[in-house]
Amino acid sequence: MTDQFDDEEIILSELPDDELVDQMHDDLYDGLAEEITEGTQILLDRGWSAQQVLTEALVGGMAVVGIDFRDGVLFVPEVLMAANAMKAGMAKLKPLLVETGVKPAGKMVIGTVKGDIHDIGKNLVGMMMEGAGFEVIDLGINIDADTYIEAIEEHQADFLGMSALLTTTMPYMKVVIDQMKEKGIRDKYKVLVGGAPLNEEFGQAVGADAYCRDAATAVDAARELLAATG
Ligand code: B1M
Repeated sequence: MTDQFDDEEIILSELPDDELVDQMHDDLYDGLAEEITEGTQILLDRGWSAQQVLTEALVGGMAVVGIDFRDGVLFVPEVLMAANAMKAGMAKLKPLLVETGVKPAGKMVIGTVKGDIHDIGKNLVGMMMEGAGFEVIDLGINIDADTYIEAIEEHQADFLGMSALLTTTMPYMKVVIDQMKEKGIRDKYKVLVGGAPLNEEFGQAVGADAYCRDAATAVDAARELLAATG
């Protein structure tokens, strides 16, 4: 999203909020991590909540990247740079999102399923869960059923969270849940699933306890499931 104003130096701190957010969308698109870090800090200094910066400036910008990636305007290297810029902004927000002094409300093991390396959404869910007082054990990306199952058993988790961003990897969630059933441990844990290509129907079809549209929904679902089980 470069244009004829490329040569002019833009002073982020001099832009009003709406223009700064637009500029951050452009900077995210261009993979400019330093500018994203700076813009994030400016919005926080202006009194924006971490949640608002995340949703409007970062996630909003990533949506544009996603559309142009789908349409073949952007390719993997550029999207990786955008993802790195997004992570730089998230690193600034993390301490604010996870600021909590309360005893863990519950424990979640989370990871992106086998064959899938997308981790931004998963990381966000982890941060929001921590921010809501849950303990989070993040297994990372490309996680197979054995690794998930070992981790929930070892950590005696309350929740298993699985993320998938590809239509080719989302069916693996059922493999994990079926393996939990085979081992007779399915009912010991609540399984939460999420990721852009999923929906409510898919969550039910694979036998998850909840499909989570976004990170905030994951927190709500975890709280509700805990309350329901006492
Ligand atoms: Co990829 N990619 N990608 N990619 N990528 C998508 C997913 C795609 C939709 C782009 C497109 O075509 N429009 C498309 C999938 C198409 C499909 O399956 N139908 C796609 C493709 C095709 C691919 C490759 C195959 C491309 C290639 O190599 N030719 C390849 C696959 C690699 C692999 O995994 N094996 C690939 C690679 C990559 C990069 C490495 C370049 C990079 C990932 C970097 C990283 O994550 N570290 C990347 C990115 C960045 C994207 C897009 C642009 C952005 C994803 C993202 O981070 N979104 C994405 C397009 C899109 O989704 N619009 C795309 C922001 C994030 C905050 O949202 O992850 O949805 P999201 O998470 C949300 C919710 O979904 C939910 O809460 C989160 C926060 O609100 N949620 C959960 C997510 N996980 C949850 C777990 C839970 C609960 C809620 O558990 C409890």
